[in-house]
Amino acid sequence: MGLDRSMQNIAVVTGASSGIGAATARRLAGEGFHVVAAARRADRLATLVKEIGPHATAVTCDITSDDSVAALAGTVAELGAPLTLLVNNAGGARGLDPVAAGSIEDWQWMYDVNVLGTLRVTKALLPALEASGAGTIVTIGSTAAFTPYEGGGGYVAAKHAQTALVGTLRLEIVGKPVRVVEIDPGMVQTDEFSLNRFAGDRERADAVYAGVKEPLVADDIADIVAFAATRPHHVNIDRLVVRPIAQAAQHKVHRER
Ligand code: 8X3
Repeated sequence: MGLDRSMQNIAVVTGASSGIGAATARRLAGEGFHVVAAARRADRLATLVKEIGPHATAVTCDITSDDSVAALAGTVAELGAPLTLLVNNAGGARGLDPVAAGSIEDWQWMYDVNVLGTLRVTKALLPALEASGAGTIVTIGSTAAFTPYEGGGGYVAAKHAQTALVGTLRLEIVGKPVRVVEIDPGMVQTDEFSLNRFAGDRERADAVYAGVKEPLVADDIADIVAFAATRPHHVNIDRLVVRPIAQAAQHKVHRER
């Protein structure tokens, strides 16, 4: 399956079927990477990869499955080019219940996807990133990684845990040629983040962004991923927090009526 364009570096993007992941896959292909777009939804990936063209490979992958992630690593190896970038983007929120009414099932899902999914993919691809001699891991966190908010419980806990994973990894692999970057977005209006959080309730999802003049969009985050990934390799952007200008803090959002 080797890549024809020899030595075109590979970037793996998880959660690539929509939102920030899809935008990042498009952008990184434009930056010269061969993008391995990984996600569960094969139909969406196929559309994305067709749009990107020859500089992308679709891999149907469930990051909550060991076998699925092992298959992802196998596909990357078969491509036969250096893996220099992993974007841990897959994740998400479910529910906005107070802790006192927290759904164990929702919390479990958020931990599995945001934390253990990041762990699983990172473990599987770290050897190849290291072998490239110039690897980068960019993890998409959240402002929820450092700020609790009412109703955020399960997501806040998962994102705090994910940021702990990232910070720990950076310490553990110092001296190896892999930098570890975390990008923490605030309010980003995508097709699915809030819709998923509210189980398809469009009214509740739209209310999140109501009156906010210009929430961030997926391309804004893709732009920052590309920036972080294309700095000279000795430059490690440890952690970058990005919000729309209308959001001064988690609770401080300017809404025009
Ligand atoms: C998304 C930001 O405010 O919904 O990661 O937690 S927030």
